[in-house]
Amino acid sequence: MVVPSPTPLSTEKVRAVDLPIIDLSAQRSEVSKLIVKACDKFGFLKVINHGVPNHIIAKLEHEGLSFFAKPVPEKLRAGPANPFGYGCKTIGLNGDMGELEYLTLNTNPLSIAERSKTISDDPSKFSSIVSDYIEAVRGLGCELLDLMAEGLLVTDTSVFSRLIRDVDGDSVLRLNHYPPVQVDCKDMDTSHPHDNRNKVGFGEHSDPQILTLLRSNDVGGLQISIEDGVWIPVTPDPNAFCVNVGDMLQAMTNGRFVSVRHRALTNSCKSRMSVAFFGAPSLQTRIIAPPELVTPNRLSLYRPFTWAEYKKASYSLRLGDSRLELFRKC
Ligand code: GA4
Repeated sequence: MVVPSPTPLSTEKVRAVDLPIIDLSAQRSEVSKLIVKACDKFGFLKVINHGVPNHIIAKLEHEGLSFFAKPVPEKLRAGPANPFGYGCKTIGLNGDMGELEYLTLNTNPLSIAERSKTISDDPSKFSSIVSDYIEAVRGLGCELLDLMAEGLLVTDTSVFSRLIRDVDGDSVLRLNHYPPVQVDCKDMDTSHPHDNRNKVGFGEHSDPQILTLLRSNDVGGLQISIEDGVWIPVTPDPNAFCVNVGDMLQAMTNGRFVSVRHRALTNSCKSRMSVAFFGAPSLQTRIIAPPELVTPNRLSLYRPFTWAEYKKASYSLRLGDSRLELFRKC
């Protein structure tokens, strides 16, 4: 078993940079350029005026909080997470651990309906709330992917979005709950008391899918790593969705957009809940960059592969491993 490190995070550099905040109600051609710029520079951005209705978000958050507030034996009825269902502290299948509990759901409607029976006392209400959220957020994801294709001057502007719109798509919804974790004073570097109060809740990794859309309550914790060893905290903003490029979009943009590594820290006194939608293609989808993104100056970086192959590789590795490297052309 892998024991999470006591995380004396004091030697790591933390730099404050604000991610670009993109207003989706602005002029389309401007928005698409800004999105591409943000993906080029950070692989992460925030979107506001995103069109996902507040009541849909609020209902899902309420369901999430009610679930996590249940007694442990009841929550365990929805587990173990293999990979779907309730999980506590264990991440993936190869011994990674974190300071969190979570629910992962396959976004297929039949699977949601089945899983809801072990999650809620009112399964049909729970599954309709989850389905409404998935539909709205998937719509936002498709819109963002179309804007990216437009900004990248790719002729087939739905080349990315149709992958996550597919009825056989393999998208995942994940609710993460990070209870407050007090860090022992003996673990703290008292010369920098504010730098290292927080333990790692979900360790450093990149997201395997195409695009991730994340919302959290107003408790911070997300950090991204643009440069090795430098962590940038993302300011929490309940009005925004935080969007990041996944490994599949890195491959489909032939390495132009980077699937940036990120992690979540716990807070020492407040609990954090985040909801992430990971937009993924169907298992048999072949991941190939559109012709406009493969040029004599930017030769094809990755060999063609299917999402099923990539997913299998992801689950056979550890959370922090770089999986896309395995699919690079020599
Ligand atoms: C990271 C992104 C999503 O949370 C997730 C995670 C998945 C899991 O927790 O089951 C993985 C992880 C994530 C990446 C590598 C593999 C798979 C744990 C792990 C060690 C649901 C996903 O799709 O990939």
